[in-house]
Amino acid sequence: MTNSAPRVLFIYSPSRIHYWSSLATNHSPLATFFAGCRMKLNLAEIREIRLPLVHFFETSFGRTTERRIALVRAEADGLTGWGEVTCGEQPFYSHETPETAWHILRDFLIPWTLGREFKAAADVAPLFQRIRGHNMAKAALENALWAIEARQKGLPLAKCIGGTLDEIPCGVSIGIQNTIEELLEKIEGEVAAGYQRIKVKVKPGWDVNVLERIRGRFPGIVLSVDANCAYTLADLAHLKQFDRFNLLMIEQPLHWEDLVDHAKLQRELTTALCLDESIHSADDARKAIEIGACRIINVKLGRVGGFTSARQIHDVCRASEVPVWCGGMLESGIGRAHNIAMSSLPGFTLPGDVSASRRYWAQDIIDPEVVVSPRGTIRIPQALGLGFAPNLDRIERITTKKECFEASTVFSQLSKSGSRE
Ligand code: OSB
Ligand code: MG
Repeated sequence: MTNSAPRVLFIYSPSRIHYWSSLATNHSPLATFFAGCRMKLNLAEIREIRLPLVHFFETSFGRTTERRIALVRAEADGLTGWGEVTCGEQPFYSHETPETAWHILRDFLIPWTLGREFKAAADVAPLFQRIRGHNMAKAALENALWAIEARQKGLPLAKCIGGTLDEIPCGVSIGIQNTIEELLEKIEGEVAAGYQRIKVKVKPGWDVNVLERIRGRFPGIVLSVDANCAYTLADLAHLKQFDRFNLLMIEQPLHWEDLVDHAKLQRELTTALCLDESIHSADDARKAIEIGACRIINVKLGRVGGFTSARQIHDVCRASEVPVWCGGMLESGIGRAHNIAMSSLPGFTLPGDVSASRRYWAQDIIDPEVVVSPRGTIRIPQALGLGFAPNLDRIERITTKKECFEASTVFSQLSKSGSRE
């Protein structure tokens, strides 16, 4: 089935251009699955762009200075949608990299959807579930289809996914710096810019000592920490000291696959735990809430596999009155636009890591760039679809490779006449 979709394929890289086409008949159950539906994907393109960060970003697993980002462009019924693969360059935050996402998109997700018709973007989610993991690859394509669906329905993306807020509260995530003084300066700048919550990255050796200094200088700010799995239960006595700092939450202190130890830790702490890496689905969220592994959940569109899964997690959390907020992955404007739409769902009551383009990029790849008000909010765009226009010239200029898949003309003629079945 993986190579069942007829396609014309271009690979572009600055030094080489390849072109070939293939055509195969398709008798898979997927064709039946999509029969009689409404959205037809006739083109999908994967590309990689390079974007230098204006300032390095360091977590407990390393420092990033430049992003390599895979973007997906999809076309259906004359409408275009964009999606972003939000993984890091190395498999440190999750197992995914731009290369694994490219493979999963090219060899599975695109062949499974190209040239086929379906009712709505959400219909690809159960299809993609057959692949275990690779949620960021799945999200890139599914979210591109959501942008198309929003356009088809004449709605802003936020409305299309069920968003109700007009404006969202914003926080910032500040990485580990070279010195505590530099961190304090950064916090000062972000507080002055109006951000409603400051999150700092922590790891053993850069935690209690840093929090003492932050609270000494900024006693009243809304403050949280993110450990990106840097601790174990053996650090319990040390982690208990975090309770002194009146933190909004401690994000993902323990292992990326763990729920049980987080539940043990939560029972020992007064500060709320928030899970990020451990939550990939609504089922994970249900289990985490059931055993008391956290009191707050961070939702990242890529980590959970796209808008369909994100909405399910949102609903589970809302039913249990567990607040959620939108996490960030140093996204370009495309992923940022999706994050803004997701943050308009009513359960997103805490400030997210969704901040202004200029904190990351000298020039973003969308127009207008994402701006944050002096009150630390972003207005939900009212424009149809994504709500921001991808800057095609700029994207093309920073593209390092590109592959394009088209449902062939022959294929669509066969499809129209019904002889494909
Ligand atoms: O854990 O939230 C995280 C960035 C890369 C990988 C993981 C995380 C982060 C952030 C950045 O905290 C949030 C942002 O995009 O500003
Ligand atoms: Mg996190």
